[in-house]
Order: sequence, then C-alpha cells, then structure tokens
Amino acid sequence: MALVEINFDGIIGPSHNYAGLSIGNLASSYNAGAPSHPKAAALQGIEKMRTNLRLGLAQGFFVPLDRPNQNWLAGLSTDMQSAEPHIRAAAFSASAMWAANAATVSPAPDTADGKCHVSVANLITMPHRTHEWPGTLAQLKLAFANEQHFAVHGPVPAPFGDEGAANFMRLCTTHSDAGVEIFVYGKTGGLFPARQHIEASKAIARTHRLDPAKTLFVQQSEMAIAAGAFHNDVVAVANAYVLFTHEQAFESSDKTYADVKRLMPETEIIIVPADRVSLADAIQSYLFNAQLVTLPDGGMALILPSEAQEKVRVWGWLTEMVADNGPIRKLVPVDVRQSMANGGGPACLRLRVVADPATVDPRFIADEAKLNAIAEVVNAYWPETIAPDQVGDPDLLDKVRLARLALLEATYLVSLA
Ligand code: SUG
Repeated sequence: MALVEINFDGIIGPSHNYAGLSIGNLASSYNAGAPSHPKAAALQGIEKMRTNLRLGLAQGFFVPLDRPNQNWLAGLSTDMQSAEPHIRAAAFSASAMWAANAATVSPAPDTADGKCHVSVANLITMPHRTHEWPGTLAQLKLAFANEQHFAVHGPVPAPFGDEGAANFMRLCTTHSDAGVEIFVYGKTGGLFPARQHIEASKAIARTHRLDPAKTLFVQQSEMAIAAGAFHNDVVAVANAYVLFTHEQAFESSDKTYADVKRLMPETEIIIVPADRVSLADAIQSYLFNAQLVTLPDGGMALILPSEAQEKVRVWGWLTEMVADNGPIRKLVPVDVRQSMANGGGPACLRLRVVADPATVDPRFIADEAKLNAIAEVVNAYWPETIAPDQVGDPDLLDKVRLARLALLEATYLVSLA
C-alpha cells in the first residue's frame, strides 16, 4: 500500500490557559494572564480536524496529558497547593496540544532499516514543556506499537535541546519515495533562546539511520528567532517537492537553497520576500505555520490560520501566489484562535507521520463519528473558561482530571490514565 501522510493533532486539553510561560514566543507573552476558553479551544481544534478529513486527508489525534503533573511536582518536592505560582502553572500547562513538538519522524523510505523512526522530543528549553516527554512517549509507543513498521525512541539526553518536528522539514517526490530530511537548528536569537540544538538534530539523524547524503543541517536565522520565530515552522514549511519559506528564515539563505537544489533538483522553492511580508507580519499572521498538504487530486493546499486572512499584505501576497499557477492552489483558513493566542497555529497542532494507516493503532485514527464522540466529551466536561488565579483551585483541578478520564474512556485509551 502507498504510504500517506497522516496528521496527528493534539486534542487541546481541559487545562488550556495563558500563563506566559514561553519567553521568545510573543503571543504567549502578550496574552499572559488573559482568561482562556478550553472548551472553545478544543472545539476549534476538532473543527480543524474535520476540515482536513473533508479535504480527503488522513487524520489522527493524540490525547491530552495528565495535568497537573503530580509526578513532576513530587520530583520537585512540592504539590499544587504549596508550589510557587510559576511552578504551579508549569505543572498545569496543556502545552502537549502542540503535537509538532512531540517528536521527529523519519518515514520508512528514508531510513536504512525501512522502518518509520519516531524520536520523542525532550523540550528541555522551556520548564513547562520539559515534563511532556514521558506522557508523549507512552502515547507514541501505543500508537506506533507495530515494530515491523515503526521504531519509537526516547529523548536525546540533556543538555541538547530538541523541539521535534517544528524544526524539521522533508522534501520528496511523493510521500512513498525516499526524501531529503532537513533539520533546522538555532545558535542564538539575541534575547531569546535558540531551542533546537544542532547536537540534538545530529543525534536524531543517526538514531533514525538516515542517509548522510540526503540529510541537511541548516541554521535558522538569528534575526528570525530574535523577531519571535521560536521554531522554524513559524517561518518555513515544506511538503513533497515544495519549500515555502520567508526570505529571512535561514541564516545563509542562498547556501540553503543551493544545498536543497543539489540534493533534490526538482524542488520548487517559493520565497516570500521581506519587502512584501515583513518578518513581523509573518510572525503575527503565522502564514507559514500552515499545513501545506497534497490533496487527493494532486494539487497542494495551505491550511492556515484565519489571522493570515486578516492581514491585508499577507493575504494579498497569498492570493497572488495561488492565482499564479504554482504548485499551491488553494488557501483554507481555519479558526484556531485559542491556540494561536499561545503561539500555536494549525501546523503546531499536528505531527505528520508518513505511514500506512493500517499499521497504526486504530484508536488514534480519526473519522467523523469519532470526532463527534470527542466533541461530545469536550462539550460535557471541558471548562468554559480558566482565569489565571484559578490555576491552583482544587475544584478546577478535579474537573480537569475528570474531563481527561472521560476522553480516555470515549477513545478506549484508559490504559494511558
Ligand atoms: O512551545 N506555547 C508553545 C507553542 C508551540 C508552538 N509549536 C510550534 N511552533 N510547532 C511553545 O512556546 C505557551 C504556554 C503558555 O504561555 O501558557 C506555549 O507553551
């Protein structure tokens, strides 16, 4: 069977809130302390999955992690009642929703043993994300338990930061062909941290048994990180033979484009010039944090945040591009505003896995009926709103735990409890 790209979206968890935890992520900082709307957030995410299904795309999902993370708090010899506010907020964060940061995935055609390799990300730069990986790994091991087709790996050891597929792109002729894998790392971002370290990227390439002749390590531009592109997927995205990128995404753009063309000459590189869309506009509108997908008719679409439609210069450039007979033919705006307010667009919410869906645990594969069942649980159990001073409230903590358990029951995933 031909391999297809399956997008696994993180279901937005019941503890979704705005705690301003991610320095360098401008939306997270601007919205710190605002009330959040977990139910609306999760329903927006579910609608995005429905949009993808209706476009004829394969869709999967991951469930939220157990929050607050009592084990992590216990490791710090504290609990939700006595922890300092920033520790409490870190333990309660729903940040695992951004599944692009869950892992790096090298599809079977790219690896020496013909298996799809999946490495869970250590996320060690931001304290609230450091404790995601054990829960994420448990889920990856379940979803991709078929050892004939998948190899699931633990995290790269500290101190090398790894943020998963958010700093990774793959180019190929079709998903079933061997591709070129591009790892994007940061060195410095001025006042902001570079979250992806080259040592981590290289370790993953070795673990995944990639062909060094078809692997690139590319430095993200310092200017982009300093402007708020805390992950490369905020300024560039690739699909099949298309690389869609902002002019200022990479530190050495010309060398990057030349290397890409050398390894895959048929690549079409679409560069958005800074004098048409500034880095600031790109970061505010998240036009690159789009799902660039191949539709069943062979054309490509950008599933992008509705914020991109609201910026005249951004939308102007995009509509010109699709009218121009290039490979990207369709723009599909989706409303994921609750996630966007924490710096997570449509592409952040999903992990791409190129595989035969029949080899994945079916409990993680979505269809309309399953999304209806998930939406029912969200409607019944997810909090309407969370104000910042509620984060330690025992009633809210109970509600959040019960909500997740109800979802695990509805998705037959109680073993993850
Ligand atoms: O790691 N935001 C996430 C957003 C991740 C976006 N993912 C990708 N670009 N692929 C982050 O910065 C904010 C949480 C808070 O402030 O409450 C947060 O973690």
